[in-house]
Amino acid sequence: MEQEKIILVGVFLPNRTEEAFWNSIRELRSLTSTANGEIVDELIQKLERVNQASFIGSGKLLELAELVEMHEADVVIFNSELSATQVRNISKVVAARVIDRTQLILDIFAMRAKSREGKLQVAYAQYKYLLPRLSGQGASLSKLGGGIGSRGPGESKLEMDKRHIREKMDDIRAQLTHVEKHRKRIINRRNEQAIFRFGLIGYTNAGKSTIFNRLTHETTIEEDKLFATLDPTTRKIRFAGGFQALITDTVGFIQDLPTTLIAAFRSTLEETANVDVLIHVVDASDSDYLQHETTVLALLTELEMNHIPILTVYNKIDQITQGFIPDRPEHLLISALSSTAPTSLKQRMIELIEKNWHYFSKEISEEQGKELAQIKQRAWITKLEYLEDNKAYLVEGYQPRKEPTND
Ligand SMILES: Nc1nc2c(ncn2[C@@H]2O[C@H](COP(=O)(O)OP(=O)(O)OP(=O)(O)O)[C@@H](O)[C@H]2O)c(=O)[nH]1
Ligand SMILES: [Mg+2]
Repeated sequence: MEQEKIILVGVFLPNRTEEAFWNSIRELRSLTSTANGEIVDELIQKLERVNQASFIGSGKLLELAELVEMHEADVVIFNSELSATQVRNISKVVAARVIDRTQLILDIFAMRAKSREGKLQVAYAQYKYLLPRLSGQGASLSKLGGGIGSRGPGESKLEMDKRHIREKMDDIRAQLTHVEKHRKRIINRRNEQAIFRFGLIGYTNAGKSTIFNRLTHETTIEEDKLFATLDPTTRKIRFAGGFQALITDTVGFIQDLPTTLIAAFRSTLEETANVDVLIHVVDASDSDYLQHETTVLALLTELEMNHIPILTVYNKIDQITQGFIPDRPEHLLISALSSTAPTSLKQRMIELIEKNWHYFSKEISEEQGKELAQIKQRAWITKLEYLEDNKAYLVEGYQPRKEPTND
């Protein structure tokens, strides 16, 4: 697809530090290129407060209109969420599609969603975003041609009236309930298995999928793009001696995540809601890593997952800059691309298993071969000794605190 020409607009407000502002612009740039847009210009305005009518000041708006004309830009992307009125007023003056950061993120999610559930969630979030903005947007909507900010439900559907959109949303909700039920059954079955579970979480582009692939020898998409992973994937991870645990790769987090998408995250992250330990991957080479960490931890609280023990993995230490200092007590420094990463991470994972599971020591007579085989797979064995006199094995290790139940 041909790249669309984009102009970015950012408003620097007093409630932000200069550094935070520029980091958010940097992030908007990468979101834009992830959506396959070509940035041709940027317009930054420093304001005491946003202009209710047009977000930026009226003089700046004219400047923007000129820039759009000069570059023949297709889309203008604002670094904040715009109201319906603002979009309408800006669109009157500017001869390009006007979208905001939320729409851009929704758009990327729409591009990335692979599973039926992911697609449904994104479509739902897009409709939800659209609904209050629908009135009076007809003119600009009819200009949509499937480019950035308009992928997903599609033009004709976007033009349905509000009642139709509400019906559509109800329909998606019903389908989602059905899909979610199915997934809950799978999750419940997993919970019954009494298998140790790790969940990878972290800011987008931190390296979660890279780590996941190195640990499981599987390939999920790992690329230098935001939100490369959208659908959660769970796989087995094998340790020495036959012991197995599960690990789940998830969608990345981002600051100022549209509220409409947090709901979608909630069910996506349900895969990780029952894990024993969260592995929080942080891109230590990003100058903004502290803000990324804070964003992830805040979202975890919002998703009611902050009670789960966390191991922070500072990744990309091959590209670290001087300003980096690890600030979480329980952490590990790695470069996921190095050949030693899986070993050191697995070592730490074992320590976490030992810390979170229950120590046991028991004798199993040599006739109970089947039980022994089962234990070897389900528990982390630290000692296995044949006791000649007792004709039995002495087994020591760690197992779940709870015995599996059937409810
Ligand atoms: N230099 C360096 N690059 C890395 C390292 N680990 C991952 N990367 C790169 O970082 C980029 C993002 O990696 P992913 O594994 O896709 O990141 P992710 O956290 O899964 O991202 P999302 O799925 O978008 O949330 C890729 O280009 C990786 O090759 C590392 O240790 N060092
Ligand atoms: Mg990923």
